[in-house]
Amino acid sequence: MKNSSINKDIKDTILDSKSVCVIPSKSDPDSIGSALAMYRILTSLKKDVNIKYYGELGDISVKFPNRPDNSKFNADTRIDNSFDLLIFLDGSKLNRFNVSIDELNSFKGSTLSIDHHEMEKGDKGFTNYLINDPLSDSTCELIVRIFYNKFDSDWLNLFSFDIDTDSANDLLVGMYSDNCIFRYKNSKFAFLVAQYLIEHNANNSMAVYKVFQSFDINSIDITKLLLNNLKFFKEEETMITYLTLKDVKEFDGYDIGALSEIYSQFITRCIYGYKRGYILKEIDDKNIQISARGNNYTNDIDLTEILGDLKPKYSGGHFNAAGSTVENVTLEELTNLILSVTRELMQK
Ligand SMILES: [Mn+2]
Repeated sequence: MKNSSINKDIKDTILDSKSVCVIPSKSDPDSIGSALAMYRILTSLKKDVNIKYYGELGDISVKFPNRPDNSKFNADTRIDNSFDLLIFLDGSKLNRFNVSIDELNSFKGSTLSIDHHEMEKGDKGFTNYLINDPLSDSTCELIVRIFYNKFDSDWLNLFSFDIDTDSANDLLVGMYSDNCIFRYKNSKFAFLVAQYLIEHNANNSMAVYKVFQSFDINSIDITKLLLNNLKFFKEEETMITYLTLKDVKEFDGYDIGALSEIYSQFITRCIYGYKRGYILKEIDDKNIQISARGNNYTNDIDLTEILGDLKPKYSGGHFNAAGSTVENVTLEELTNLILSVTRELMQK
């Protein structure tokens, strides 16, 4: 990626575009924070910009109060040739986005992806242009390095726009959400980027509060259930908890997925002597969803390996964070399956 002609192509593609659709991946704060900053940069360049977000707005509206109105920030935005550039944020695979392969194939303009997820060797992604740095904490960090900053002398420093306060705030919220306020993963730029954002009027205390110190009552009730059901398996260095279909129905309409992030960061990753934590969730009569998190410092087995051995319907993730959906098993059977696969892999 140090190829300067590719850099120039990306730069020209952005500058030459007139109508851009910014597409964040599933509504997590890192993707929304970077999308909002991208929206403001492109709007300041006098481009017509739309954000096609994915999923529910509930949690997002608290974290990102200063968004464009619904005509520009809309889940139903159609991907068609009225746009000349699509910018995908924070996802290495098309299925992380609310865009079909047919929509993408019939699109005639340019496509750019900016992302920090690990990609398989040889995978060139699904866009014309790809800026991928798996060593980065977050896509928000990449946005700062690509569009605003001067401290990064390598390929990521394509532009040096002035940053506004709203973008500084939104990018800090997104970054903290992914790196768990420096607990989880820190690239060599993470602290510099945070410092840059705070120096440009991002409210650090507010970002911390929005990401990890503000809960609603539902989330506390779900946490109680998860803690009550939490079991420790010492030999496998594994913790497993679950929600039954009855529990899930009781919280109907509430985004339990968003809670699992907080839960997994603060509980399953923090108990000394245990390396892996699982939340099992019955989503209907047939399917159980698994959310897996590893302890960052002592993990020895790739979670995607464990989940892959369960023969799931859907699966994906990283070494330390992975998810899956398994069919036709009970909670008890799945618990035993996870433990036996783990024991096998531990012996390798
Ligand atoms: Mn991210």
